[in-house]
Amino acid sequence: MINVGKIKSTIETELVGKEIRYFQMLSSTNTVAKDYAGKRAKDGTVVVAEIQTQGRGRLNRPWISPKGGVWLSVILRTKLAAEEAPKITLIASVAVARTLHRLWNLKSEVKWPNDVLIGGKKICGILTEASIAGKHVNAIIVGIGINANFDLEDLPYDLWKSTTTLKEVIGKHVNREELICVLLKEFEECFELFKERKIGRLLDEWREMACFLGKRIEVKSFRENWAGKAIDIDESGALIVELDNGERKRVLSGDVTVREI
Ligand code: BT5
Repeated sequence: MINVGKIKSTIETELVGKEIRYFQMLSSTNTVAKDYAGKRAKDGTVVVAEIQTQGRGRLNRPWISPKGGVWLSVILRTKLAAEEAPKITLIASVAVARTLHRLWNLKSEVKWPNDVLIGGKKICGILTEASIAGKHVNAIIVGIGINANFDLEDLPYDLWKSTTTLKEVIGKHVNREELICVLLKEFEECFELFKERKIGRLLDEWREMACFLGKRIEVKSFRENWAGKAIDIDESGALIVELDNGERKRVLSGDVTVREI
């Protein structure tokens, strides 16, 4: 079990995680966080769960969330437009990578738009959503899922090849309270840089970890598919792909598959 008292007594943040809502089981921390956001939850409130029964990825894809993982969502009340959400996802991936490095000296890779990988395998997924009230963004919800203390056997077989967990990488259980404290601190620091319009530094850090940049990729988007070379990400978090005819495409959402290792 995650010991919330231990997190509260050791966390070093100003705002993020000062208020924690803990559940042994819920549908999705993002769904519950949205609900709290509609009920005036404080800025920086974090929803944490031991198990999610309907954990979500993008396009409502299932995020399998067994016991032992770190499944949490941060409620951000800073005034942001919904278009800023992709940038927040990039910031959160940098925060996750910094955390894994600081705690266990692990070297992460990132895959656009929302994956953190270790040794080419997904260890973390991020889902940033806007909570809308009427015509306005009421809050931004940043959902972070880290495969921590469980075995691959706890996930469906079709994920085993592409996925890893901290337990597998490090060879033992990790201290999840420590992981959450450091993650929220790193996230708060990265988000501060974003608010100070110093996102350039974070994007550079992200680019250094982006193993797919410069490689041949396929992008499956909502309506279309493209093949080409992954060139860069721009200031808004969009992926720039150079198609075979030389045209440069700015992709706002989609899934990337690397075709050249
Ligand atoms: C993501 O979506 O990677 C975002 C996942 C966000 C999860 C967090 S947990 C806390 C918060 N509450 C939520 O309900 N969600 C957030 P996407 O890029 O669409 O990837 C989804 C795909 O990842 C699935 O279709 C599976 O193929 C794969 N997948 C599912 N569970 C996984 C797991 N535990 N580890 C690795 N891959 C997984």
